[in-house]
Amino acid sequence: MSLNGRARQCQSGSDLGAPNEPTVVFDSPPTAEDLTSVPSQRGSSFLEETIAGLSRSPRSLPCKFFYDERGAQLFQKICELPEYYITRAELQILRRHGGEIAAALGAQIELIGLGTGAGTKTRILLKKLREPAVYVSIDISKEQLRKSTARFRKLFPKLQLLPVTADYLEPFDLPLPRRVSSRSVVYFPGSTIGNFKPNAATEFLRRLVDLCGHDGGLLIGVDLQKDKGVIEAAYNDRHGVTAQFNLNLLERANRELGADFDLNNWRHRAIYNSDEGRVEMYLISECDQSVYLDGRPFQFAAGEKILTEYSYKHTPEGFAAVAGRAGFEFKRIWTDDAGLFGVFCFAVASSM
Ligand code: AVI
Repeated sequence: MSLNGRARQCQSGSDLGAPNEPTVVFDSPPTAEDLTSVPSQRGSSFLEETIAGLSRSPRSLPCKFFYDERGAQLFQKICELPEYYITRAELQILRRHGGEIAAALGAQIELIGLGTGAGTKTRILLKKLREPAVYVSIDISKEQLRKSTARFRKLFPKLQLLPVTADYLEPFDLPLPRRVSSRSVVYFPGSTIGNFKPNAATEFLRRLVDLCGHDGGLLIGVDLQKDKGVIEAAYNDRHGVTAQFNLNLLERANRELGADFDLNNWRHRAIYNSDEGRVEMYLISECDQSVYLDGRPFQFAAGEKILTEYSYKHTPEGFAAVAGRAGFEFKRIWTDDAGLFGVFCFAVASSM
């Protein structure tokens, strides 16, 4: 059974003793085809999707391929950058308003964390929750799950922990919790929903309605619209970490697919398109050049761009509408002091 409900089966990560967990704050990044502007081609490979993306006009590559080992490390570094306000703002909200958030979610809930990675934010949330019954953590990284589960077992000895190794955008099985809970609440931090185009976001959220069921809830981190300068600084950081993260996509194609991208001939650029309310991240060709991939030549003109990511910034009303179309009823939003980021609380609409 899939994200649409429960199954008896569970591919759970094992709990193998206490690791040296990094202190950085890190949510697992997106991994699915629905992300960015690329049409869904479930199950197709890095090679096929790279060839397809470079063959279309305008050219694009799916952002899910950012996150190989090196890409995941670079994303971790991005989360610590002074310009990348997102992680700090979300943490501030959880620390400041955790009590209210816990009251809104209710006592003895089952929390279902999607892509919660090292679990830094989840830990803060769980500490605030009132007698949480079950925590189901779904993450693609078995290692991350193993570490966070070992840590949570010590921190929350009364909580039933059910780690599930899965890509939360693909069909996966949920374990049947032994313990009775008052309701199921999906927790989706990190503003990963911003990497979906709005219609794909609604589509994805519809699956979460099915997942948490009648009386279910959703707690979700969403980056908000704000001054263009603040946003562009966050995606064009002065230390060039985001540039390395973006360029790693081409390096990965060289490493894994035998492509011959010359990294000196490409540069990173992120712009904020305020009409669309989204960051658009590009790799730009510095000269006329050909690149070979799988024996095929790809010609790039100087200045030609490859789109690698959209990161949507929502208004509170706009995001409530996106979730509303999926069957979630808006309950509350908490923001950081500067109003940069929102943690939204929704309930499954009673008509669902
Ligand atoms: C994972 N996701 C929410 C990040 C974002 O901000 O859209 C990915 C990222 N891209 C560049 N910097 C961070």
